[in-house]
Amino acid sequence: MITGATSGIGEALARILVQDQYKLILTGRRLERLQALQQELQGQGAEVHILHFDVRDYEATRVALESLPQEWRAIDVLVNNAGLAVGLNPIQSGVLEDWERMLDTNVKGLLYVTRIVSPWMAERKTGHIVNICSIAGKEVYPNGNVYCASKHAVDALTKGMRQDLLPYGIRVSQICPGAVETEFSEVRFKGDKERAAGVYKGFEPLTGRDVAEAIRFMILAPAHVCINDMVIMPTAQANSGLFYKNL
Ligand code: NDP
Ligand code: 8X3
Repeated sequence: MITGATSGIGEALARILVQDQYKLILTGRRLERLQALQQELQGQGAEVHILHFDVRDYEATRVALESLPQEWRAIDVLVNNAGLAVGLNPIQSGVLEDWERMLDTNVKGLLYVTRIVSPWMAERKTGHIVNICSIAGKEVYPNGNVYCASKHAVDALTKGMRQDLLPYGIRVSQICPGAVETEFSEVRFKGDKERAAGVYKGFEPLTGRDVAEAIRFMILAPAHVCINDMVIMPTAQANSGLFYKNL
């Protein structure tokens, strides 16, 4: 099950896991995109179930997940990918609505989905949860304040989940990417495509597929191996603020 499979990393991951014969549960808010992806992957012979809900809404999340037919509830891998940054303001001029969108999606949404799916895994004494964190969960950069706080929370939650789910044989991993060219910056800059494109100018960023391949490596590790944490960056990026650019 991949949350946020309508674009970027989640969509790329769905495309590559199909080749490993996974049955996929794909979620997101944009129904048309989910339907188009489902149709495309089913055309390749995959079994794909789509669920259309906003992870910020606990009741909608619960109803959607509990609508899964019994056989689809045996979730082997949950990839908590749905997330976003909104705005890039210093703390003193931060926009409350942006803060709430980030905290509600990246922290509470991840918790809501995990709260519903992890008991199903615990009952079966097997499963793997992969949280998509960020280098923003390892470092803090100017004006990144609340987004970085949300991803630091993900870093803490990954560690907490790993401890709590240990007796159930459930693996918990996280991946922390640097700059990945997806719809991320367009969302952060509220539809300003030019400003978003500028983020990736002058160097070769990661693609959704690069990150998806690394997640695949985590998932396909032998059952006794848990990759707790992986930091993945473009070669041209050393930390959140240090790039080697040819502009
Ligand atoms: P995209 O914007 O391309 O994809 C984000 C996905 O999250 C979309 O499928 C979107 O679906 C889904 N999503 C967002 N909000 C909600 C919501 N409230 N309910 C349900 N689904 C939601 O960005 P990325 O692929 O880059 O982002 C994926 C993850 O990777 C995020 O957690 C992000 O923080 C993280 N990340 C990204 C990096 C980057 O540089 N791109 C670097 C490090 C981490 P829909 O809009 O249809 O609901
Ligand atoms: C997304 C990348 O640089 O905004 O997590 O932290 S960055």
